[in-house]
Amino acid sequence: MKKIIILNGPNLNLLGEREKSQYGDFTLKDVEKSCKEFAGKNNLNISFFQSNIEGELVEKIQESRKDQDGLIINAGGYTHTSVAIHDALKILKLPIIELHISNIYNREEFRHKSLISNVASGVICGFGADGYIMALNAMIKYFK
Ligand code: CA2
Repeated sequence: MKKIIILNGPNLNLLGEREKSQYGDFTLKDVEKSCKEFAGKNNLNISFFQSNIEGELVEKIQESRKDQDGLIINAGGYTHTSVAIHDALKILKLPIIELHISNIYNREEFRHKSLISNVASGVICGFGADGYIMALNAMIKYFK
């Protein structure tokens, strides 16, 4: 059974509470539930982690070297700023999918630059919560 970790960065714990027009009205718990349902039906072992702290995300990325087969990351605002997350991802020899709920390219210019895209196998953005399931599907295809 393939193991996939889904990482979520700062402020994503507030999904469903505010900025619903931008991010939708689902919560991160809803996303986790639908990912776990999908995983159950598709023979995947997934873990789900959110942190507002850059170093905690870096540590999870480092740990995933040992026992994960794939990594999906919505790094939130750190996408656009974090050299530390970029460096940690670059070390991995796993498929990495960068994910965003919103289309970062039709938003403010500072969101157009990602420090993650050039160390990711692929990028999914703009499809709301469905993006998480799309990313899991992409991982399954990647493993075949
Ligand atoms: O679209 C995405 O998934 C983002 O990664 C979300 C980040 C944003 O900084 C990226 O540019 C794009 C922000 C997540 C903040 O989520 C909130 C949710 C509810 C209320 C406030 C913030």
